[in-house]
Amino acid sequence: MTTGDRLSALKAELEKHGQSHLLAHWDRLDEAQRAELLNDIEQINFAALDGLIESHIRAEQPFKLPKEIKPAPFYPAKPDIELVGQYADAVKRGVSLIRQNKVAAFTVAGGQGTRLGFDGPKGAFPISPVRNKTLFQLFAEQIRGTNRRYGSDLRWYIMTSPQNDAATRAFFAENNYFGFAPGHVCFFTQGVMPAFSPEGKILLESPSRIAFSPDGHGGALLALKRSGALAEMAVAGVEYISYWQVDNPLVKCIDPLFIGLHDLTRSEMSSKTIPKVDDLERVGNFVIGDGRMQVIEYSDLPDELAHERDELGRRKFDAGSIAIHVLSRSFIERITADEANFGLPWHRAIKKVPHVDEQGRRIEPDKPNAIKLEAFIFDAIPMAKNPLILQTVRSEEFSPVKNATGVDSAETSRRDMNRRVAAWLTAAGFDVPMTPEGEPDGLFEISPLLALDAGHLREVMLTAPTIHRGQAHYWE
Ligand code: UD2
Repeated sequence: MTTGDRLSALKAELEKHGQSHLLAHWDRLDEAQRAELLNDIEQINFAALDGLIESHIRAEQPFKLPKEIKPAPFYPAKPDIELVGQYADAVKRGVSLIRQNKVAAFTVAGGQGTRLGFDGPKGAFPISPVRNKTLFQLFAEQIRGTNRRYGSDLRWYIMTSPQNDAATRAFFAENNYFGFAPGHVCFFTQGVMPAFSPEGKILLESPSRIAFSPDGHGGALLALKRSGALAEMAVAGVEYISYWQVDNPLVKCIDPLFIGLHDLTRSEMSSKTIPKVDDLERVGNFVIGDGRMQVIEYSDLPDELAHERDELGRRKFDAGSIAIHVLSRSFIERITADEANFGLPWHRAIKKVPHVDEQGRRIEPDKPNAIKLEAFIFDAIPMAKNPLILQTVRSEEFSPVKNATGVDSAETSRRDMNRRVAAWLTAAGFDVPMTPEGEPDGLFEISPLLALDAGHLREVMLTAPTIHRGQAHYWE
């Protein structure tokens, strides 16, 4: 089709759906820009968007709270006497699945990381206390450390977005793929959604580009399928996908207990939880809503429920979601088999989106002006058979880097990495100097290639390390 043919077909389509303004600058565009714009517009399924614009953009569809909400049950971080045997079996099973390469690692890294204000893919953010390793390097070393420990050869899938795909791939190439064998780190790109004005008009980020942004980590499910990653996993014999977010350097990328429990209980989607630090902590809440396990995001949980106490005075909704999951490959295949009828709910967020108006003026908003839609991976939990939740310990597994300063910042995350190494050394029987305030006195870092957890450290560090108060120490 010539550009002219494509243009007239699109003109009619845009008119029908009230989006003709997308061509407002056509006459001033050069050939390359026209091609860019046509490509962007052709990616959009306008018929499918119409209903969504009515329900989610022009109207603010309120979150539908389930009628009956109870706290969700979970497997405790420390097994009680009845569970000790099951946990031991699960670890054995998990290790066996890892050894057989039936597990793949999966990081969602398509987000824009605007809150952190870091120029580049978030995974390239340097974070470790002594060596300043990046998030991606820490994950890479953990997966390779797992391979070393269990003799496995696990693959690592990374979901990027069109906004950061090239930069992410370039970062890995510059770092020689952090020692992974060729083809064992696999990238694929998630889908996008346009940003809208409150009236439901799609915004242009420039005269020739639509203001697209990533469609949320829920986009991972279709992206895994459409990119061919799922099919590739099937050929490689991968059954389980160990999922985490790029912003959490403490995550246990591959956890034998978690994977083993998922398998032994025939769960299709499993999740990790921690007790919340306060009623309103900005994490999702695991609940049973109208009989189904689900996550209610912090922004959707009414304050009176967030503050509710049980008969013993404990926080009633205390199981926070830290966005760590195991998903069965067959589960994703099952729910995405009929693509036309698959969809996770859309969540609306009001954001600042710079754009050009119909007169071609650049608008740099100083307050939120646009609506973005995102799908969340945890909305797949109600579709899963036997969904399971495993509680874990915050200081061992969760300290995300989200903000430039304050809570969940590089500073708090580095502090928590340091504390965790100190705790592992102490658990292994070694003395760690402490400050009068009770912080480890010095900087401590252990390469995941040496040890993956406290128990592992005890096995590999047989003699007491020399530690000088106030100094930086690194073990590999
Ligand atoms: C997320 C969870 C929250 C809690 C918290 C733990 C949601 C909506 N909320 O909050 O319940 O578990 O994490 O840290 O998830 N991403 C993509 N593509 C996208 C959007 C995000 O890959 O289109 C990735 C992003 O790169 C990051 C992760 O998803 O790794 C988290 O995204 P976020 O920062 O938007 O989530 P947050 O902090 O609101």
